[in-house]
Amino acid sequence: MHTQAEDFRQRRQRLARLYKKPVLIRSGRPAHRNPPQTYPFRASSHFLYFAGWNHPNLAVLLEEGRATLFYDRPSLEEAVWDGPGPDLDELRERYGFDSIRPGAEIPDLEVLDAQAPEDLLEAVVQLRLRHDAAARSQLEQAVDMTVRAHFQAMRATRPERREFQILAALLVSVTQEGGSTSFSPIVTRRGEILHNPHYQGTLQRGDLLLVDFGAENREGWAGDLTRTFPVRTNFTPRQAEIYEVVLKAQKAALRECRPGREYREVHRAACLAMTEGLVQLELLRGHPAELVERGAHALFFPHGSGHLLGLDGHDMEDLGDRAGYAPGRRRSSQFGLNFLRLDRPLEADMAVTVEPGFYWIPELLENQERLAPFRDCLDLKTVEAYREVRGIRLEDDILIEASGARNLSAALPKELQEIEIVVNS
Ligand SMILES: [Mn+2]
Repeated sequence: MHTQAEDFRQRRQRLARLYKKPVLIRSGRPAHRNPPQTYPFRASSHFLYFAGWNHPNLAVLLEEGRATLFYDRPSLEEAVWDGPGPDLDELRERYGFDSIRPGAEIPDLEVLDAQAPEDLLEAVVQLRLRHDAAARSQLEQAVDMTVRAHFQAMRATRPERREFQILAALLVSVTQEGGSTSFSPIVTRRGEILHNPHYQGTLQRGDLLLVDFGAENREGWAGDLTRTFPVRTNFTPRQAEIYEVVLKAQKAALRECRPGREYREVHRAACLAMTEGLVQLELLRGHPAELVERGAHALFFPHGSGHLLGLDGHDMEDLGDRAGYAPGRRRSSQFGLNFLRLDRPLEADMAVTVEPGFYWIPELLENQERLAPFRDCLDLKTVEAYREVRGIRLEDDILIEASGARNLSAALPKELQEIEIVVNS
């Protein structure tokens, strides 16, 4: 019978084939807000990938495919507060550890982190980039959980409710399924603030609510989806026009998702379709391809189209750009393109997000210096007329497959009329 322990053993054996030396991986220490109080603990994703157990102050030694866990049983006093700890045989069986030793015996070895030897990091990136069958099934679970939470958020949205009440609906949904969040949720009527960390706003009819939320399932795998929808009414005409532009841009990007395709071409497709839409609506003037070349679209769409997805919402970004960027590639210096988190050819079994957006950001669109190079191609009067749109982003989670790509979040509505039906029901 196939067990979870076998999945971990296979990962360790694959690492041993790519990297011959012993590797030490730490689960991490809990962060304290004051001496007795800690923030919720979550083990490092590398530790979860190879060792599975979400528990603090552990180390695992991987050597020739074998795993030694270093773990101290709680003292009597610790057991009074935190419980007696798990049964060691159960641990061995569950995660496939070959032996379990006390923490005092942790060898003095190089630890897997961003400072580790490049050939070790390259091996880990190669493994974690392409998800094995167990990882794919975990990702599907996390995305399904995320989809259900988004439905709850759409249904909970009403005029006069506060943003934190919608956040509560999302949290209730994932908590009831034994999950949690894969990153700090964004729930805002001011979607133009890209990572708006506040939940204090009061929703009004005529607002759009932007929800960028990902569940983390029990094993630590992440979903990451964004929807933008009207507050229990229909889109205004201006909102609807821009929504359709963003939707077209997202679909154009999705069509590029397949093995062998460069992710920067996925991003370019989104930029081009977005620009075509903005030219049609007369916010921009000129030839769309040339406007994209010049970076004019970035006044409205200043971020990249997506990132890797796995055990983290931005998978492996703890290693800098080593995972997101193919060896030898560096970030562009052009505004907008410098925020592209992924620049490598897509391969089967990679998971990525696709999440273009349109934003009316005063810091960009009222900044004379920023606008200066684009005077000839901007219709500022028309741009002003779309200020009420604020921010619209659409994000799906995509698994690249041998013959194309599968949208893991296809069950969450994104067509304009479908959205209106859900929020008004
Ligand atoms: Mn995302």
